[in-house]
Amino acid sequence: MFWQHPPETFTGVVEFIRGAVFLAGDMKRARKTAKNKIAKKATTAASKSTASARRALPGAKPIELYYWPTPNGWKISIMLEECGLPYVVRPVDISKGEQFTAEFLAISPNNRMPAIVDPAGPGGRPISVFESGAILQYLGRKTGKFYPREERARVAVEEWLYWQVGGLGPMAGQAVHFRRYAPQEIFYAIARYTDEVNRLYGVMNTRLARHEFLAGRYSIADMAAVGWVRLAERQGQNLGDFPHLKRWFEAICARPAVKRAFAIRIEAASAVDMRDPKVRSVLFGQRAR
Ligand SMILES: N[C@@H](CCC(=O)N[C@@H](CS)C(=O)NCC(=O)O)C(=O)O
Repeated sequence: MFWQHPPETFTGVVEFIRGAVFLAGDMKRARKTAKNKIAKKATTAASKSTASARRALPGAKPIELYYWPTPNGWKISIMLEECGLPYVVRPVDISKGEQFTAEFLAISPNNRMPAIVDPAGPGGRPISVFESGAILQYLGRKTGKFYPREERARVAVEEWLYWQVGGLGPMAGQAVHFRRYAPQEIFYAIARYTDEVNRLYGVMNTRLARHEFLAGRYSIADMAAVGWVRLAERQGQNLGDFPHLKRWFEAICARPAVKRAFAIRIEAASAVDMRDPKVRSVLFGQRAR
């Protein structure tokens, strides 16, 4: 496995994204250059920093994971760990605005992480993928793991995956925002999102009363949801009120791959102070650029 636990090999595989300055008129060329650079970087990283990767998977170039330790980032580190795919972590410090660099926008035009670059994409050529759900599906198709081919099983996985990316994630995100980060305490907003997340936890709890995992067997749908449930308290939820969800959560957290994914440490992320006006001006009040 490329990513080792305990994570002392971590510094050997992390490369920070360096922001690049591009003129607006050069954007198309910049995107192309950035894509080539990204593919080249992956190759370089593979040959330079990965004695352990070569030991684990001879000849494999690592997937680049553009990452910050949040529930959306964890989805992909969990999947990469579960599949045993070689990967390097490229931290995207969203508190400093690295999600807006031209290099990153070339692979993730929504200025959100996670994103990946797979040097060995379709046809053996590099491919970049943004949006956590699309990345999970891509990796599931690539490896044949945790994303069944059989149509009924696949539909179930997609139902719960889309339920997470379109429902649980955005609602839980808003609940956390209004409960912890909003400059004023807006009771209506707090109640609206906390209640909605509570309803969604109830939906999972009911489902998990009769199914071991969200789509029956452990799948990318569970990987998508678990990181959000990990932050239940911040969303105003008590897992003790949802015994089946709690059982599911504990079972997933006990998986060695999930433990390794959660153990990835990004020092800069631990130091972020959400009350810092500079951080707030980067993360909040974003408008079209
Ligand atoms: N729909 C996206 C959401 C990703 C997302 O919201 N990422 C957040 C961190 S959890 C981010 O990059 N935020 C940067 C910002 O707000 O500027 C996905 O599922 O990948």
